[in-house]
Amino acid sequence: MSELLLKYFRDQQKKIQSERVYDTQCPYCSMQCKMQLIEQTVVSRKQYKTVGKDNPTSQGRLCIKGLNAHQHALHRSRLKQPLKKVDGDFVPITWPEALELIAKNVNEIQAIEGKDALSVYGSASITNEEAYLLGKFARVGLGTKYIDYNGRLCMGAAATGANQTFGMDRGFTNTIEEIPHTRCIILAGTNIAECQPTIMPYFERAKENGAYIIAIDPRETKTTKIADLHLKNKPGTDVAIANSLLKVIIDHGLTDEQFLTSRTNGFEQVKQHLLAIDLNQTSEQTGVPVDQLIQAATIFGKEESGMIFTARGIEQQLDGTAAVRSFLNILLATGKIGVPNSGYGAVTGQGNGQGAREHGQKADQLPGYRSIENTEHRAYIANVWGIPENELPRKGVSAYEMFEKIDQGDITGMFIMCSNPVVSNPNANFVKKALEKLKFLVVADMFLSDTAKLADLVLPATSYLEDEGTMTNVEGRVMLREATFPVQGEAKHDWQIICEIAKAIGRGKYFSYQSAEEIFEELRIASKGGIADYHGITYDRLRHEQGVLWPCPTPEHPSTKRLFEYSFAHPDGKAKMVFFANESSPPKPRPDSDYPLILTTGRVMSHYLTGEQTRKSHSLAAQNVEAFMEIHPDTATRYNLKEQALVKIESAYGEIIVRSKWSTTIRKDTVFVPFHWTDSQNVNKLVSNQLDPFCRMPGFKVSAVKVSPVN
Ligand SMILES: Nc1nc2c(c(=O)[nH]1)N[C@H]1C(S)=C(S)[C@@H](COP(=O)(O)OP(=O)(O)OC[C@H]3O[C@@H](n4cnc5c(=O)[nH]c(N)nc54)[C@H](O)[C@@H]3O)O[C@H]1N2
Ligand SMILES: Nc1nc2c(c(=O)[nH]1)N[C@H]1C(S)=C(S)[C@@H](COP(=O)(O)OP(=O)(O)OC[C@H]3O[C@@H](n4cnc5c(=O)[nH]c(N)nc54)[C@H](O)[C@@H]3O)O[C@H]1N2
Ligand code: SF4
Ligand SMILES: [Mo]
Repeated sequence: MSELLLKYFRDQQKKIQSERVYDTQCPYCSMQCKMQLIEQTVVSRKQYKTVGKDNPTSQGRLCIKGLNAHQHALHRSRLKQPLKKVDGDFVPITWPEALELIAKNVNEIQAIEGKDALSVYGSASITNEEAYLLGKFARVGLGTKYIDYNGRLCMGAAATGANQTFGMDRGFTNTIEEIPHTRCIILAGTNIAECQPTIMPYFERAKENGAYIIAIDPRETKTTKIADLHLKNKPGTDVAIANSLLKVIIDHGLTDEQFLTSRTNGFEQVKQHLLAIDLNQTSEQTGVPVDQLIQAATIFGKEESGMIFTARGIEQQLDGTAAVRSFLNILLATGKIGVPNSGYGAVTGQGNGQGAREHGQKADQLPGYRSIENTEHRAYIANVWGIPENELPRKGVSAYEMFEKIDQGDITGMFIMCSNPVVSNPNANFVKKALEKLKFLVVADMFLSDTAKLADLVLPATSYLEDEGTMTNVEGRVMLREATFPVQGEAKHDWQIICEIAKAIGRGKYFSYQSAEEIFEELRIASKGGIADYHGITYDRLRHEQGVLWPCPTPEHPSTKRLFEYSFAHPDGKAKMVFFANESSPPKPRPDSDYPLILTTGRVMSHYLTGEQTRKSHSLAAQNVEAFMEIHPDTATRYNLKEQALVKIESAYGEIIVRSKWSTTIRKDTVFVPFHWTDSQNVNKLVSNQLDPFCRMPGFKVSAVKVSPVN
C-alpha cells in the first residue's frame, strides 16, 4: 500500500469517533448468511455498512441484497407506533389503546360469529419461535381453525412432494458441502444465481471437479449459463420432462434394481406407465428436442453420483406436487439418494422457509411436523400447551382459500403477521376485495405495506437487526440469529406482539414468555418425538456449533447431516414412487386465440418478494426501478411492441401495465414478469385462482395472456 493511501486510511480512522458492531443474519433468502452491521459515528453522524461473517453455509459471503439490507431496516418510513384507521386515515395510538381495540373486536366477533370467524395469516420470514407461537396463538389464543401462511405459496409443493415420497420434508437431504463432489446435477426450475447467490461457489466447484450440469428453465438465466445442457421447456411441462427422463433411464437399463427392490414401493406401476410414453410426443409437448432428453437422462443415469434440485419453476404449478414427485422418481430409480454426494434439494425460499413450515403455521399442522388430525399428535401437543385435547381446533384451509372464506362471509376478522398478501397472492384483485370486506383486519409489519394500508390497525414490528431467534436455513440447519440493535420507537418483536394480544384477550397465562429462548425451550419439548425434532438443540449448542441440522432428538445427538441412509420415513421404511400423467389435473391455463401467450413469473437479483423491503433500499431500487416484461423480439414485433415501451398485459383475471424488455433468451411463446411491484404493475392480478389439488399451491408459473402496446 502506498504511503499516501495509508495516510488516507489513518486520517479516515481518526475521524471515526466510535464504532459498534451488531451480529445478525440477512433478512432475505434461505441461505441466511451471517453478517454484521457496523455502525460508525463520524463527526457526530452515524454511518452504516454490512459485512459478511464466516459460517458453514455461506462461508462469509454476501450478495447485493444482504450488503444493502440495512438500508430498509434503517429507513425513515419504518413504523414506530401502532396506527389506527380513522375515517380512512391512519392516526398513531398507544399500545394499550391498540390492544384494547383488538380485545373489543375479538370479543364482538367471537360472541356473534363464533371462534372460527377469526383467522391468522403467518409467514416464513419470522423466527422459529414466532412461527411456533403464532400457531399456538391461533389454536389456544383465538381457538380458531383458520391459520395458514405465505410459505404455502412457496414451499407447499416441495413439502407435500417430499412428505408423500419420503415420509418427511427437509429441503436438502444432504449438507451443502457435498455439492462440489457430485458428478451430475439437475437444476429444475431454479435460478440459484439470482435467488441464492452465495450458494453458487458450491456449484462452481462441482463444475471444476467435472460435474455435468443440466438446467431446465424456459428462459436463459445466470443459472442456466453454468449448465452444460439447458432444456428450454415450455412452462408447465415439467412432469412430462421428468417422466421422459425416467423412461430413457429405464430403456437404457440404467436403473438401480437392488435399491428399487429393497428401498422403494411402486416402481412397477411407474414403469408400466412410462413404457407407453412416446418421446416424440413429449418433445412436441415440452418443446425440448428428443436428443436433449436422451442426453440428459443417460448422463444422469450413468454417473456414479447425482443430485436433483427443484425450486418454484416446477413447483408453483397446478401440478407442482406431481412435478416434484416425478423428479424424485428419477433419484429413487437410480439409487441416488441416502448415499454420499447424491440426493435431493428443494431450494428453500424465504429466510425461515424451512423452520416456519415445521412448527404449526400450516392449516393442518402441529409443532414438530405433527398432524392436527392425528389423535396421538393432538393429545401430545394439547398436553404441552396445557389445554384439553378437545379444545384444539381441527384443520383449516390454505392461504388463498382463507380469502375465499372471507368472500363467503365465514371469516370476518384476520391477523396478518409479516406478509403482504394483496401483492403476493394469485388473483390479486379478488384478494384485495376480500380483505376490504373484513370487519377487522390487523397487520403487524415494519412498513405500511399495500396490505397494511387496508388494515383497521397496524402494529409496528422489529427487524432482523433487533429481533433475536432461530432460523432454519436451506440445509435444514437451525441457526441462532443474535440481534441486539436498539429497537426503534415503540416497535415490538413479533413474539412480544403475539404475547401482548393473547394477554389482552384473556389468554395471557398460555403466553407469558420473557425471551425468545424461553419460547424455544417450549418448542424443543413440543417438537420432541415429532419428525422435525429439535429437542436436542439449545441456544448454547447453536452458539458453539454454528448451527445444528435436524432431526436432533437428544442433547448428545450430533446433528443429522445426511437423510435416508438406512431407511425412509414412512412406517415401512420405503420410499413411495407413483406415476403422474404428463397432463395432470387440474388443467393449466392454455394459450388460445384470446390469450395467445404463456406468462410466467419470478424474481430478479436485486429485489425480494413483494418488494416492500428492497424497494426502500436505494442501492437495490436503483438496479431495477420498475417491473418489466421479458419478451422475445420476434414475438414483440408480432404484437407491435417496441423495446422499452409500455405494454398492457391482460388475462381472464385482470390487467397490468409494465415496460417491455426484449430478450432473445426467452422462448417465443412465453413472456416473463417479476412480481416485486404493486398496483398497476402487480403481476398477480393476472394469475388464476386455481390450486394444486394436493398442496393447494397456486399456478404462479403459467397464465394465458394477451399483450398490446399502450399508446
Ligand atoms: N433475488 C431474490 N432472491 C430470492 C427471492 C427474491 O424475491 N429475490 N425470493 C426467495 C424466495 S421466497 C424464493 S421461493 C426463492 C425462489 O427461487 P426460484 O424458484 O429459483 O425463483 P423464480 O424466479 O421464482 O423461479 C425460478 C426459475 O423458474 C423458471 N420457470 C418459470 N416457469 C417454469 C416452468 O414452467 N418450468 C421450469 N422448469 N422453470 C420455470 C423461471 O424462468 C426462473 O428462472 O428465491 C428466494 N431468493
Ligand atoms: N406471481 C408470483 N407470485 C408469488 C411468487 C411468484 O414466484 N410469482 N412467489 C411466492 C412466494 S415463493 C412467496 S415466499 C410469497 C411471499 O409473499 P409475501 O409474504 O407477501 O412477501 P413479502 O414481501 O416477504 O412480505 C413480507 C411483509 O412483511 C414485512 N416484514 C418483513 N420482515 C418482517 C418481520 O420481521 N416482522 C413483521 N411483522 N413484518 C415483516 C415486510 O415489510 C412485508 O410487507 O409470494 C408468492 N407470490
Ligand atoms: S439474500 Fe440470501 S444470499 Fe444474499 S446475502 Fe441475503 S441470505 Fe445471503
Ligand atoms: Mo418463497
